[in-house]
Amino acid sequence: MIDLYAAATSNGMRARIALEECGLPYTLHPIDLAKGEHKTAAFLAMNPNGQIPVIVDHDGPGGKPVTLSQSTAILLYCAEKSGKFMPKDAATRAAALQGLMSASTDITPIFGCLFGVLRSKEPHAPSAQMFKDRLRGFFQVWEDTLAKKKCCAGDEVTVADLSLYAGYARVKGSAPELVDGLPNLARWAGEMGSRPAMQRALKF
Ligand SMILES: N[C@@H](CCC(=O)N[C@@H](CS)C(=O)NCC(=O)O)C(=O)O
Repeated sequence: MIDLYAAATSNGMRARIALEECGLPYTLHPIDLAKGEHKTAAFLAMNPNGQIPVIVDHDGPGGKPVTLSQSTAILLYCAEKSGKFMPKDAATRAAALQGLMSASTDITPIFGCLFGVLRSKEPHAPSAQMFKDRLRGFFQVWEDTLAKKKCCAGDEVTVADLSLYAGYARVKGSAPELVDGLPNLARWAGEMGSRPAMQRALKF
């Protein structure tokens, strides 16, 4: 059994999507960021950065417990543990890793920056616009990719799709203008969003 400590952010969603899609049994422990539940001594013992998500796999490698933070590390850990979502073909695997990093290290952090600016007491409009333009640019590239491919790295759903959907869902929910008007991205999102595991994962 795995314990998941998360909130309904794109990083939290990425970890929960990983567990649901990989079919790994887990217990969700919702973390209220507004109440600072991620800064308690017990939480900091799991992740000294004081950030969600965190998983504790009580049956990790060699039967020993593993505590893991970083949503993309959690996604890759779940993929490896379940043997799912990592293509066997080396070229497709490389494309999947590239897509994974686009979603996890470009889209999600820039969205975090945009959200931080918009929530600040005196939002700096040029900074907000810069982050919006960058996000739209990343989604436009995905639009072009998904015009040629069914999924992020080809015909099969990979870790790239799981990571990108976490970022997409969060942006669609709070700044839909950044993903609207991109028909191939919308087609892909419709397919990903209709997956039962995805629907379970996003219900926080
Ligand atoms: N790179 C980390 C980022 C984790 C992260 O930024 N978590 C945010 C929520 S999405 C958080 O816990 N923020 C609270 C804080 O930093 O105090 C990951 O992918 O998991």
